[in-house]
Amino acid sequence: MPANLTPTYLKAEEEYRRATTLEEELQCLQKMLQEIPKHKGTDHLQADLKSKVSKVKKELAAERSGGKKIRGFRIPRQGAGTVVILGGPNAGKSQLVARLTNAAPEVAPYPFTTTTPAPAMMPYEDVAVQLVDTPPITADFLDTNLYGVIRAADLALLMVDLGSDDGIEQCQAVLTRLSQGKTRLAAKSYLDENDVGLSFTQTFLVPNKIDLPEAEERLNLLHELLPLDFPEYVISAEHGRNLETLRQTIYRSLDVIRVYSKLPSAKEPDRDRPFTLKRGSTLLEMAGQVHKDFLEHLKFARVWGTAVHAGTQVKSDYVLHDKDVVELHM
Ligand SMILES: Nc1nc2c(ncn2[C@@H]2O[C@H](COP(=O)(O)OP(=O)(O)OP(=O)(O)O)[C@@H](O)[C@H]2O)c(=O)[nH]1
Ligand SMILES: [Mg+2]
Repeated sequence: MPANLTPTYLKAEEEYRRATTLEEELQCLQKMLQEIPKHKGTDHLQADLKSKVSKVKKELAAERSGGKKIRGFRIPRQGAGTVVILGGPNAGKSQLVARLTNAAPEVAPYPFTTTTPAPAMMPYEDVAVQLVDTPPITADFLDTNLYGVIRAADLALLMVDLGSDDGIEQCQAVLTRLSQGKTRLAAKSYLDENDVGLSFTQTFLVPNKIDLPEAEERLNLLHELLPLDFPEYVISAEHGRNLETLRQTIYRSLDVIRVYSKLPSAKEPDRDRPFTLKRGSTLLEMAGQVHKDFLEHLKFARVWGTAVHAGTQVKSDYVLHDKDVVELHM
């Protein structure tokens, strides 16, 4: 029987996948439990949710009494979205991060240079996207901190080393390692409907080092030996080939809009600090980002944008558009 999950449920589920604290997880799980259609087809899912809720509650209690973080490693979300860079050793993960951001991670011709996941901000026009550089995944090594990082990411880049004959096998090893756990890569992000723990993160395949001799042959071999349905972007991180296309595609895949806030007393909006929201977000969601108080006290807003006449008065359920200017009124 299909579960017929509601849009509100799916939204809570999406937030659950991206939660970075136990409190957030609990909130989302409770919302999911409240929203899930109650019928035979969802019995299993309901039970699953209930056991997750009690597990998170126990972890929270332990965390509060012990003062120690149970879920060790979390990277606070920042910017328009989070993209995790994955791959085998030497694939060029850190090189790519170095090229797309202002960070200077260590790049070196030997494996296991990067030892912990590290965030850095990638500028895109007037906003920024969080990239997370990671240690390599191999047949016998996977930093367990990575599971949480991958689940929380909006997008994963799976890098392939076209500079080595081992590149394809190393890429296969990453996929195999991840397929053994509950955090996996896929063409699209989603949580499994029958198993709350099983999550898939949207992934691009990024074969790197196309500048090197034999890289082209290795790329053909990759397509032959390891056909994947991920969108593919072939690059040279070192020589800067295709990087601007990749930057743009990353941003577009996040499917966010930018909104500028304006004070009623000001003539011009604050153009330096756009708010980014998932496409389809409402005025109330934006207002909540500006300040928590707006969630309760928002009366209306005036909007300047492509979809309405300048200064049109709108209510909290108004769906915002890219580059709207919003003037909030309490
Ligand atoms: N020719 C060429 N070399 C590259 C390219 N990208 C990275 N490299 C080289 O590949 C080596 C590994 O690069 P890193 O960025 O350190 O690789 P990594 O994936 O972060 O490696 P680990 O941290 O060990 O997992 C370095 O010597 C880089 O200079 C590229 O596009 N072309
Ligand atoms: Mg590295």
